[in-house]
Amino acid sequence: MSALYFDELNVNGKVPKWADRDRLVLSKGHVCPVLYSCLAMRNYFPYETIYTLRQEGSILQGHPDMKRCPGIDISTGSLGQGLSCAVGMAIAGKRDKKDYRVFAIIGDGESNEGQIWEALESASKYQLDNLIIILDQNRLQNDNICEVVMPSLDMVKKFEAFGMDTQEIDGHNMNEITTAFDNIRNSDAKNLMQLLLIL
Ligand SMILES: Cc1ncc(C[n+]2csc(CCOP(=O)(O)OP(=O)(O)O)c2C)c(N)n1
Ligand SMILES: [Mg+2]
Repeated sequence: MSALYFDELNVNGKVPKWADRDRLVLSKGHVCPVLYSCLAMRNYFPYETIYTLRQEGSILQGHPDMKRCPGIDISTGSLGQGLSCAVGMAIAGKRDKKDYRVFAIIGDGESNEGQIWEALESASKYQLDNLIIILDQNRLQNDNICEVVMPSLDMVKKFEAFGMDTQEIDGHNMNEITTAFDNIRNSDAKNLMQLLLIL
């Protein structure tokens, strides 16, 4: 999130709805405190608002609410749905001949949802080279480790089957993260791009 909000995303906290902004879809919406921190630091709202997290009436609810909080491109929390929204945004970007990119952050547990794979089918059909998917492969989900709940097999092969370029990196190494984003920006691949983060 630091690499995105302080290096990669073309956004302006003072003009949250700027039409040409890059879009960020936090599909695994339960991790929104990290998103709120980034938005506060990028001046979407006063920093002190952070202390109202999850309070009644706060713009910073337990899941991101696009109607309350500036900088939230889509409300998320029901796992599996965010990627479909990101696909829609990417299709709209192409239709409107915009240069913005759409970044979608999804979880490995979330990827047990069939809707993830339906979204990828659409992304493949529409050749969305403006869509970047970041898979947080931390091998954990709510009730147990992912392997026990539902083994996801080889995620790289699965995403590549939908025509995606993939990179597998150490998500705790900032150098690897920024290099991966550089690679995506400098790629002339005409198909999709996906960035795989691992522990
Ligand atoms: C459709 C749906 N089912 C169940 C939940 C409850 N839930 C919240 S977080 C979570 C685990 C998600 O795992 P993962 O995507 O790996 O995210 P991580 O826990 O690693 O951040 C679940 C099942 C939900 N938010 N949405
Ligand atoms: Mg996980």
